[in-house]
Amino acid sequence: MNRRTFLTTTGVAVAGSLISTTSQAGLSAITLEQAPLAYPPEALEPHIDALTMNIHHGKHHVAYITNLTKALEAAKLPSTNVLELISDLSKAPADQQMAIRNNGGGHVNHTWFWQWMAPAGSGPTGPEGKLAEALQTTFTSIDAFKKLFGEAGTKRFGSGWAWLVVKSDGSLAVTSTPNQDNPLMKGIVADSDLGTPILGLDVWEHAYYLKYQNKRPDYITAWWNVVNWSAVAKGYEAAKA
Ligand code: MN3
Repeated sequence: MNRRTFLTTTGVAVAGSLISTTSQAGLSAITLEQAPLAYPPEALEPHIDALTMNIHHGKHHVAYITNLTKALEAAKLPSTNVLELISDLSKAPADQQMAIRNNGGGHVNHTWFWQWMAPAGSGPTGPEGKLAEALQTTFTSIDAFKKLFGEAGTKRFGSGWAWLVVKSDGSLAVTSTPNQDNPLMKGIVADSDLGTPILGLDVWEHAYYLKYQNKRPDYITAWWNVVNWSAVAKGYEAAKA
């Protein structure tokens, strides 16, 4: 079966249908379709450079989708909702679980990552409303939250992600995962670290090396300037609903 046949017969969104990625934290379905960036690749400069964005979105993320597509074909799994698949990898055949974990995680994580960023100055410069209150209550202050989150990214050895999640009891937590693991992955991520991501930071070298080389902390400090706090707030409300 060729890719097009597979996409059609399994009910995956085909070209022109981009319903999948409009509302990250409402956990709406994520299909094999890649959404275009909501801003030009140079729009996050000087904090994130255009070349990094072009390679990251146009090559790395695309490769995760390509390899996920192959794995789902091999697994004979439908792919109408990649979120469901990565949340319970036990439903996948054993010989495809690692490929789906890595590439499904990669696809989901990056789909959200692009939405969690926006050009500096295009929206609120920090958390507001109920999200701000919850962050202050949980971490004592916004600055303390940012410090803890930054440390989660800095201390992640090798490649991975730092996360702000809403746990099943509605509380906020800062966590970190290796590689492309996602806090939704039951049975993969420690139960204590499971939750719904409402903000995530890619600390793979491919996310920052061209501009920041080995200086991951500098990348993290700069990244706060392009966090899309409106999207984070929406995700928080959706996760709490
Ligand atoms: Mn990446």
